Formats: sequence, C-alpha cells, structure tokens
Amino acid sequence: LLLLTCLTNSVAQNYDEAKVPAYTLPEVLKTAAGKEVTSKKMWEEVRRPEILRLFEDNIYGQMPKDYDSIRYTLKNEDKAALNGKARLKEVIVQVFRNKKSVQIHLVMFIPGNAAKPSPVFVLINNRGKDNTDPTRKVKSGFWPAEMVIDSGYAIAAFHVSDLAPDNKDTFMNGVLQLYPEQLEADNGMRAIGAWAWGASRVMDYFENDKDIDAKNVAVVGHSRGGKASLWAAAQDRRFAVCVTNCSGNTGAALARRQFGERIARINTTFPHWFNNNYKKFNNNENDLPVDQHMLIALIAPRPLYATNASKDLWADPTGTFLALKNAEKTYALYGRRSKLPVNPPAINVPLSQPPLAYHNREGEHDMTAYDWGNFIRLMKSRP
Ligand code: GTR
Repeated sequence: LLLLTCLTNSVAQNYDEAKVPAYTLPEVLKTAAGKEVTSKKMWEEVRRPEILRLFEDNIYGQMPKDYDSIRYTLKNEDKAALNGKARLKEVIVQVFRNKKSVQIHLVMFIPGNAAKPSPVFVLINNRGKDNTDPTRKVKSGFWPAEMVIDSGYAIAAFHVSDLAPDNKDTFMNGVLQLYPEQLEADNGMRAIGAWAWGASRVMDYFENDKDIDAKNVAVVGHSRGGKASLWAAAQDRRFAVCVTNCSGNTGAALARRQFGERIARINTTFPHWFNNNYKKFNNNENDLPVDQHMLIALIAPRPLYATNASKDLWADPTGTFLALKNAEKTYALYGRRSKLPVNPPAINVPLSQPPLAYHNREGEHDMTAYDWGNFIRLMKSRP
C-alpha cells in the first residue's frame, strides 16, 4: 500500500497547456441507449436521471432523502444587527433518523427593511467558523455579510463539520451516523455528499421561514465547499442558483484535461470525500462515464457561476471554462442561450450574466469581495 501511495503521489501534476492530452468528452445529450436528446422533456425524463445516477454511483455517492423528523429552533435573534440594517437569526436545524440526530447551526442576516421575503445566498463554509462570525467582530471577504445586506439580499452560512468532519478518520461522525448503511456501499455517501445533504436540510428550513424567499436561494461554496455546492444544486432543484468558487478537480473543472489536481491525487489526499467506486478512476480519467460538464448540465436551466483565480492553476481555470462551454447545449434545450465567448476571458473580466457565468480573478485560491460582488451581479441580472 505504501508503495502504491508513493507511486500515486509521484505522478507529477501538469501545468503546461501543451501537455494536456487529446480527449473526448462523454456526450451529455445522448442517452445510454444511443438516442439523441432533442427536447427538454427527453432530457428531464431520460437523460438527466441517467447522468445523476452515474454521478451518484461513480463519484459523490447516494443522497438519502428520508429522515424521521426535523426540528428548527431559533437560538438567537437580534432585530437590530449590523447597525440596525439587518436582522440576525441563529437557527439550529436538527434532523433525526434511527434515533440519532445531527444539528446544523445556521447563521443568517436578513435585510431589516425588506417588505417581502428576501432572496438569500447560503454558504457551505469549509473554512474557519470565524469567517461567518454572527457578532461581526471578525469580518472576512469570504462571507461579506455587510456587503450582501447592502445589496438587498439575505446571507446565511453553516459549517461543514456539523455534517461530516473534514477528516478521513472521523468524517463518519455526523450525517453518516444517521445512514450507517451508506458506509457499507461502494456508491455510498461520503463527506462531500454529507455537506450537500446539509444544504438541502437548510433549504427545508428556508421553506418554513417567512423572512426567506425559498424560491430564490443561491447555494455558494468555495473549493471543496464548491464541489459540494455543485452536487447540492445538481441533486436538489429547489436551489435557484449555484455558485462554485475555485472548485477545481471533481468540482467545475474537466477531469480529462488532467491539468493541475488529478483524481488519483484528490482520492489519495482526501479519501473520505468521494465514494469507493471513484478510486477506480485514479490515473484513469478517460474511463469515467461522465465528466464535470455533465454535472453543470444537471443544474440547467438554473444560473450557475463558476470562478477561478489566476494563481490557482491547481484548480484549472481553463478546464472550468470548458466545462461550462460543454454544458451550453443543455441550457439551450430550455431556451437559455449562453453568453459565454468561445475562449476564456482575460483575468479580471467577469462574465456575470446568466445562465452560465464565469470569471478568473487575479490572485490566489480564495473567495473575496470581488467574487461576491459578481455573484450579486448574477443574482440581479436573472430573468
Ligand atoms: C486542496 C484540494 C482541492 C481543494 C482545496 C480547498 O488541497 O486539493 O481540491 O478542495 O484543497 O478546499 O481549498
């Protein structure tokens, strides 16, 4: 095993565009039986379920939808937060199954003067909890609550560790205690799936909060959290918008380009993120029955914003752009014409128009006020 691990790690990650191998992407709009998908109906009834199943079986695992009960408890409220501009709510979302439960601590700021329910951005927080500090002693560009409130939207967040600790030895101490059978299955849920599951339970809550417009929820994630936001939006069509920031490999970037992080590497460093079947594709990208453009297609016709950062070649900015381009045909089935150009835009040229939005921000692997400003632009320019 040690030898195998060393061999896997020794495969150099490529950063040279000239060394990207020739590849053929699996066809989004052709059914398993070889039929061309020509209508929205055929997509929704035949091809979309096929693709969803392929992602479950080969990558992210099943998404259990049954639970015994769910309870929402308002733990803290401040009607005059952010200098009176917002209402702070901290809610515990507790989900029960098999006499076990998980608790999701949801932090929300809602515009104070809103005349009707507010559309909301909900972040799947994979970084330090102080990035989403409800007291606002700590303010971070990763979750710029003040800026989002000023633009008229609510902003919410929960932490991934409430669902599955991000650790290969302890990830099962969360949602997976409610669904222990998942751990036995080669296509069972793992950590990324558990985080996406948490986003759906937060959506269950939003549907019960009169302050929130549950038909206008954008699910947001950065990097590993951005892999989860994609999977959440693909699985749960209640999410109106998806934001995936620097999500890279097994996020919004095409695997077959083998540029930057690769499947063998991600499965070695983070064996708890994806299901057992995914390990078959280590150094074997071309055998995958899907590629990541198909995950984006599952989100159609809903707006999707994928970002990258210029110094974050690990997450393959070009491969992300190409994944979006290869999902365009599916959006077109719904009459949603992509406004993306043929080639990736220059650094710091945001293309924030729906349905498929993209930018490559100058700088490091991160999520910043620059990124959020553009997510807000996408929300504002939706039809
Ligand atoms: C890296 C990992 C990436 C990305 C990143 C992050 O180590 O290789 O896939 O998830 O972590 O979450 O910041």
